[in-house]
Amino acid sequence: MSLIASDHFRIVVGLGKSGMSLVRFLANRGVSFAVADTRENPPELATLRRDYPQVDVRCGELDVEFLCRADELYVSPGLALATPALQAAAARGVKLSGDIELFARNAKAPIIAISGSNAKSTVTTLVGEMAAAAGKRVAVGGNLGTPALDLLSDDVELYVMELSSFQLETTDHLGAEVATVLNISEDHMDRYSGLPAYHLAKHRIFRGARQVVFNRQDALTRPLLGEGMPCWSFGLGVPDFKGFGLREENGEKYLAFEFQNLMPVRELKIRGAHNQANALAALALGHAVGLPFDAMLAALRTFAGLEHRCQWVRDLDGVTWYNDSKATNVGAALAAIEGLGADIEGKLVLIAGGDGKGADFKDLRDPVAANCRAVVLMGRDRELIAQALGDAVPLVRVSSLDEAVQQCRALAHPGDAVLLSPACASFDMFKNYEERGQLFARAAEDLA
Ligand code: LK2
Repeated sequence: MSLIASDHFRIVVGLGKSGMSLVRFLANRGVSFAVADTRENPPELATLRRDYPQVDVRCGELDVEFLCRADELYVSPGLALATPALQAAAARGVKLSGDIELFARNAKAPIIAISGSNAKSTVTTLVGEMAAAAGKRVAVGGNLGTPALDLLSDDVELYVMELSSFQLETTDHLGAEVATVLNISEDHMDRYSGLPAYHLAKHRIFRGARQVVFNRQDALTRPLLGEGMPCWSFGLGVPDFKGFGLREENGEKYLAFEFQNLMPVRELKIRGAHNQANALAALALGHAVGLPFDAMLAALRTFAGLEHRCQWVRDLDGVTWYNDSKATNVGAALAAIEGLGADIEGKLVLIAGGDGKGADFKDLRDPVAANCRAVVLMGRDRELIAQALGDAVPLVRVSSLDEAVQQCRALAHPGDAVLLSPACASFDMFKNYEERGQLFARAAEDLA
């Protein structure tokens, strides 16, 4: 029996990267479907018209009557389920679903599922490298890199999936072998009524999971569990049974499991306490699916971090430039400010601002006061950040990233670091955080 009934009609709502993966998946299986997008010119429109010219595409404002022709809508993570046209269709009996639900129904190998407000790409990538080092045929993707449905293959032995809260909202039953929410801090307050609603969406990752991993230092990551659910933990403290943590022996700090030291922390290439927590989370997830420690530790020794994640760009006149464009919320920027701030001789010159997504920036104030020489503010919500920072440090307002880079050059002293860690999404000025990071790196590299 086919996993999708062929007499049904589906609509893919949102034609971005994951929308296009849905189109390929449905077309390959002979399912009849159409496509809708709120935008007049969605990113993958040309690809769709070229590869699937027969598919019916409706662009612009969503038409409820059209949506109601479908049994099921596969909704893009970029479109709120609260959108009135989607809610109207749902009220008339149309099921709202997404690419991850379809992926979960069709995946034949165990899934490691990773969510959280921050570090999910780092941990996902690390677990993927660990599995590859252990000789597993592993597929890595989801919210990062390759869309979930494009990973499906009978050859895959293990899926390592990064999942966002938006993807989880349209997923009823993931059935992961092991699932985790790495941490929870405020994000996407333009899409959720508050932290509880965001928390609820993230915790859908535990539906049908056979094992879980939680963060001992963040109570919001603990699932409500049934009796007997195998449960592993990570955190920077000394670990106990089924726990990963840090131990000290003869003045040397070690990554540790239960009562056993695994590897000195100084052998990690990625720096900062938050990255030690990331390494421990990856070990816990890998251990849960039976990856051997020697392979996992080998992967930890070589991993140098992700692009746009506190990435070294250049040294110029005693100042080091870092691209942390991936910091699209306050929690991520705090990790960078505190982590890098503790590591450098001088002070940070921070570039922040963009689309704040309804965030409260007050938590930035004290760490910025302690670690920054000045803050260069740009983007739509720069005044909200300025208000939250008050007179903690000198503030410089700019209207472009190039101008920000010029200002940073003038403000930084030898021994300082310039850090792009915006605490905001980039959509007000850029295509996405990748483009923002690339333009920053280029502007910094062009400084003579
Ligand atoms: O929120 S998102 O998952 N990611 C952004 C964030 O974390 O803030 C990344 C920000 C950046 O600067 O790159 C997200 C937001 C909007 C999206 C999306 C994911 C819009 C989208 C797809 C995915 O397409 C809109 C289509 C609507 C039909």
